[in-house]
Amino acid sequence: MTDTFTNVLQSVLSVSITVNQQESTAEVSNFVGKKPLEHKVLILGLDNAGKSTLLYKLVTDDGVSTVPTIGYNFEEFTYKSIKFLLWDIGGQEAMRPSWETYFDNTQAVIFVVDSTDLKRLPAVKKELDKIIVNDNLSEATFLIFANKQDQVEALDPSEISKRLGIPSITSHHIRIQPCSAANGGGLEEGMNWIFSKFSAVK
Ligand SMILES: Nc1nc2c(ncn2[C@@H]2O[C@H](COP(=O)(O)OP(=O)(O)OP(=O)(O)O)[C@@H](O)[C@H]2O)c(=O)[nH]1
Ligand SMILES: [Mg+2]
Repeated sequence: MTDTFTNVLQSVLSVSITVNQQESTAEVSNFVGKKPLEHKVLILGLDNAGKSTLLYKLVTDDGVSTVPTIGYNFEEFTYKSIKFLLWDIGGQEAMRPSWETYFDNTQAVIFVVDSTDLKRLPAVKKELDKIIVNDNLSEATFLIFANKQDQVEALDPSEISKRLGIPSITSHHIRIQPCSAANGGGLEEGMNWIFSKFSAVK
């Protein structure tokens, strides 16, 4: 992430709330029936994909050491005139059935993939295929972050895209973005793309 972008993010950071607790329904009630000024964004993906690392890199630009998320982490920040409500949900297998309790009123899904974990790409595809057909996400924009690109063994994003079947997904706005949550590379491009989609529906 460039310094400028980080500075902008930090200068407009309005409220930051961190929650890491047991399962809860992630209801955000103030979208119903009116033009959203806040955008609910879910950060999903398998355990160890780098979701929490990405969340805190984005919001604070700090490299944090994470522990596996039990439940969720929540952060909000305002970028330009748009407030992002970011829900980072634990990705361990036992928690995945609970993901859909968070889907209501979601405008975007940031789906994080560990680009070095080739063995689990079929499991990644299975989860992506499941959530993308969920009625509560029918209007959501999907940003796939091919994370951990700082690692030499990381798979090329175009190959990840192919293995996840992304080119054949026509039902949603969807884009794959290579990134490293560890050093921030690619995060700006990804967030700007989501921002452009939100701006387009204003
Ligand atoms: N090299 C490298 N390591 C990363 C990157 N992103 C995350 N990691 C590491 O991957 C591990 C898992 O990161 P988390 O952010 O906790 O993963 P998570 O997706 O939140 O996992 P759950 O909470 O269990 O669902 C940690 O050791 C991170 O330091 C990255 O871009 N590059
Ligand atoms: Mg986590």
